[in-house]
Amino acid sequence: HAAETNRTDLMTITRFVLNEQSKHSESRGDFTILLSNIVLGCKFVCSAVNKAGLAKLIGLAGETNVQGEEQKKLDVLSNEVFVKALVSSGRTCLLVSEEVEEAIFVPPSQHGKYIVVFDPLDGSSNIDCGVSIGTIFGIYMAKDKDNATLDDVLQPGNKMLAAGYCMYGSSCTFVISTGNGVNGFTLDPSLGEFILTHPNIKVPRKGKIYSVNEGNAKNWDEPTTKYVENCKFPEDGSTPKSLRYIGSMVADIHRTLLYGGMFMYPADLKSPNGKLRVLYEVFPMSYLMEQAGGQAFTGKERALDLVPNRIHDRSPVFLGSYDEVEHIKELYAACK
Ligand code: AHM
Ligand code: MG
Repeated sequence: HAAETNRTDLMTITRFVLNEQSKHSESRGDFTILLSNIVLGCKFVCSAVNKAGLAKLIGLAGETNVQGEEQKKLDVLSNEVFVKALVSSGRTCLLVSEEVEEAIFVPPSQHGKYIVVFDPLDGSSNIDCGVSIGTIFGIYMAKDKDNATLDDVLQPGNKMLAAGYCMYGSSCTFVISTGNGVNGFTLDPSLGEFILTHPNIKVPRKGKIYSVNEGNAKNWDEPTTKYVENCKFPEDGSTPKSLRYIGSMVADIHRTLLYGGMFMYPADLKSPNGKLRVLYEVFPMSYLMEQAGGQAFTGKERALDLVPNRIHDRSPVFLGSYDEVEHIKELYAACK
C-alpha cells in the first residue's frame, strides 16, 4: 500500500465540489465559499469533541469550571461557531438552527442567496459519554436574498440544493450530496483537510440491519409493529435481521448508507409526529438516502414531499435500502 500512503493527488472536498459545479459556473464561487464555512464549523466541532473531556466542554450548560468561569456546553459552542461562520461568509440570508427557537435573519450588509438549516450537534444523549455524534445541514436558495421570509425555508425537502452531515466518530467523516450522488470525505488531521474516501456511495438495495428505539414499541402503530416483528421472525423463513441502534441519527444513518438496512423513528401514541425535526434532520438525511438510491417515507408520503408548517416541526421517518422502505410502504398501504 505504499502508493496509498504516498498519495500525491489529493481530492479535497473543495476541489471535488468545484469540479462538480463547473457547469453552473455562475454560482460556483459562492457555493464553494458557503461550503468551506460549513466545513470550517465541522472542523471546529471535531476538534472540540476530541478534547471535550480535557477542556471540560461537557456537562450541564451554565456549569462553572475551577476558575469560576462559566463553561459553554459543546452544543451551545458548536451552534455559535456555525452561526458566526455562516453569517460572515456573506453568502446566506436566513439560518435555522436546532439550537435557536427563532429563525436567524442575516444583517443586510452580509446578505447572500443561500439559506442553511442545521443541527450543529445532534445526538445530545451521546455527548457526555463519548459516543459518535454529528452535525446535519441542508441548503436552500432564497427567491430574493434581500427579502427572505420564513416561506423561503418552509419548503419541501425536494427543493434543497444540497444536504450533508459530518460524523464525529472514530474518524471525522463528511458526507454530502449536491444532487449528483453522495460522496464521503475523511478528515486527515495532519492536513486539516477532508479527503475523498467514499466516492459515489450507494445504499445496498436490501439490508440485514434494522435500527429503531425499541423501548417505544408499546406505543407503536400497527405497520411499525409488523415490520419489526418481521425483522425478528421473517415470514418467508429468511435469516432474521440484526438490530443496531446508536441513538445518534448521524451515526445510525451513516451505517445504513454504507451497510444498507432500515432506520426509523416512527410515530407513537405519545409522539404522533415522532421525534426527528423535519428541516434539519428528516430532510437532509432523506435527500442523501434518495441520492444514494434508497428511499425515505413518513408513513404517509415520500419524506421529501412534506411541506413543513413551522421551522421546528417533527415528522415520523423510515429511511434506508430501497426494498426495506418498499416493505414498510406496503404495510402502511394495507392498513389504510
Ligand atoms: P437530539 O436533537 O436531542 O440530539 O435528538 C435527536 C436524536 C437523534 O440523533 C436520534 O436519532 C434520536 O434523537 C434518538 O432518540 P431516542 O433517544 O428517543 O431513541
Ligand atoms: Mg437534533
